[in-house]
Amino acid sequence: MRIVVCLLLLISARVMAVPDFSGEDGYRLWQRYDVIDAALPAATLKVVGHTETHNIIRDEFRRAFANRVGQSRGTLLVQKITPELQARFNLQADVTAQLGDEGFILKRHGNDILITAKTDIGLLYGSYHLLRLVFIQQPLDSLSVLQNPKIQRRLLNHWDDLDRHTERGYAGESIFDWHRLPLDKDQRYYDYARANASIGINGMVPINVNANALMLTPMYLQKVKALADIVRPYGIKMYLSIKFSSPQQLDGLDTSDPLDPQVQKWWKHKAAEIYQLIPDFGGFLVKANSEGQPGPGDYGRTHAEGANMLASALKPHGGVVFWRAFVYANNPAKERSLQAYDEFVPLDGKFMDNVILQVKNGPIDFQPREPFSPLFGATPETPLAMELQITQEYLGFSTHLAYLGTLFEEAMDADTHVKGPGSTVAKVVDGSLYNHKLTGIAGVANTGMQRNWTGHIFAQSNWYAFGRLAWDHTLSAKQIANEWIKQTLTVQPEAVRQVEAIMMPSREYVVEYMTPLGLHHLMDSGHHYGPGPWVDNLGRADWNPVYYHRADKQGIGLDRTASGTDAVSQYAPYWQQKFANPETTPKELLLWFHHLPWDYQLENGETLWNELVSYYYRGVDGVSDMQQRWQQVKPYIDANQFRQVEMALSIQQQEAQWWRDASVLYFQTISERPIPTGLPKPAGSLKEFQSRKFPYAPGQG
Ligand code: BDP
Repeated sequence: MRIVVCLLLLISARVMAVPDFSGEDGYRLWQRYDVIDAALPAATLKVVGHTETHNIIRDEFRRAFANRVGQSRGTLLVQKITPELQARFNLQADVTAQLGDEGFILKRHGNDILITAKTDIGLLYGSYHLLRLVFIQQPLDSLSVLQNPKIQRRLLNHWDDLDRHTERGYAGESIFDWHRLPLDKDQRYYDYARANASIGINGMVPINVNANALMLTPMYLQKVKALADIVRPYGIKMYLSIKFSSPQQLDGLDTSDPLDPQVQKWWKHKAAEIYQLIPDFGGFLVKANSEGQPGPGDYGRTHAEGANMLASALKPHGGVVFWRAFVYANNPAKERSLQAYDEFVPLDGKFMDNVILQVKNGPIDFQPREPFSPLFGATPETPLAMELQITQEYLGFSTHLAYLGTLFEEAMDADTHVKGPGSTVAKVVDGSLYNHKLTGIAGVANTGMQRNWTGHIFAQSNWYAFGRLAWDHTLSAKQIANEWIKQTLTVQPEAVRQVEAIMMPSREYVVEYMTPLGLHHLMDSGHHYGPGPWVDNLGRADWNPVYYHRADKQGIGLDRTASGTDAVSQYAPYWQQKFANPETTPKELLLWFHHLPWDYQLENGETLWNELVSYYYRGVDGVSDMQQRWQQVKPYIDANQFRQVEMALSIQQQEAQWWRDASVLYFQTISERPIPTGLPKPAGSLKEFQSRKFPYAPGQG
């Protein structure tokens, strides 16, 4: 009997191909140093100093090169700047004078290479940059680099809850295990810090903007301190999201009114308590009077009064307040895209100098495409930080390949024209447009407990791109993609080219199969998974997709010109003129600003309806193209990475079709026009699409 079973097992093993999941599981992110056969670019490594950061640098080079001894005869020297070093490496005083606190210099002299900086953290950043250059195979013969970050505070905002659920998280549970902290110092925290430091991220908010007052209790602050201690040597500062009503919730005060002396005192004590534990604490992040969160408005006070009360508590310790401008509850009668601007522009000049307003890149809410928020450039007296969403709440969760480097680049490079041409959003954010010293940028993180951290190998590139652009917004999305591919997937030139051809248009494909031509906010309710352009029954008008597409017998789109909601008036005159007229509105934003007839003729001679439908189809074709290209690079990619992406692409293909078919069928019931000839008929019925329910979709709010 036993022999028979064994035989059967043997036979079936031959027949069924057992999937092989060994290989690169994605945990090492872009720090897969053994992908490339590189050696230390010098015979010896000398790191001068013995702080924890110096040890991290030593460890990083050891990991990178293991026993691969460098060929050239010189020394790789990592040392803080001294007059002797300056002389030995021919560094001119005017060059070293440009070094900021986080900046670094890389300099070759003969066989030697120097990594120098004013601070330990500068040395760490310089070391990571040198490693990057080695692993993306840049020649180092005439190495001479000086870099400083362009934006001062470069933060990840985690929307993670204390129970490890992550709001809008699609990569498993939160990486922060509050229950086991402070004693359980999980390896992941160190690896998280390493990954962030390698791309220049220097701040973290570990918990959700929909905050929990418990975080400020002594017990939780001990846990926060443990994390802060872990990430400090990597140059990362801790910040916390706070609940505005904490004084009432935690200590039973009658009010949380920012002008009440007891409340002010409470926050002052709380700040002192935090700094006692975490002397370099960064500050608070606040979502107030937005989507049900408490705030100064509950007491008839302004956002400035609320922010300043917290800012005065932090000021003696050097902390700052990131006050979010994502508010749209103040006046439901007003079209939603107008509200943040109307609320905050009148407050310009009223904030303390340690307050920075955190503004989402677009005026609505992280849609696949939005114009830039008109707040950028509209508050000369108030520094603005930009908030980008790395997690793909509106771009297919973690099963769609959407490289967001291009989205981030578009958001940064948008020219507001507020002070004439060249007044880019990037210049508002880096402080150069209005001479602000306090500058910041935040990315809503996409990390989770999945082995590959982000749920999709390519979603790692969005974390990477955020960090790199936050450090230097003049880098191009293409250059960043190229760096990421070489460090994460392959250096084989043809494969790199193919993967670039996958990544660069990938976000546009998502726009096309979800929300083409400036349409937006068409997702299903609550979980935001899948299409729901028909949804019209939610509590507030501006939560419903029909509010945004306004499709009717005549046409489609939201008229935001003077004849409509007049949102165009919030932009500089240059854009007011352009956006006022459909012919001068960029095609990709057409229906954001205009309600146009179904038969409106576009520049290419097509009717709006035909063009809209063809965009939906184009997006799906784009996914097929990505699938084909991915198959072509198979020989050059690790089998496990390959399989993960291959499977995700097949989900994306299915879901892209679902978006396309459901949307086209729905809009067709209103336009009453045929799907242009030559395009395949949608698979499935509108009724069936409308009946789909997903009570367990991940990441719900
Ligand atoms: C929306 C998310 C919600 C967040 C909110 C915010 O759906 O979960 O709480 O943004 O940014 O896009 O506060």
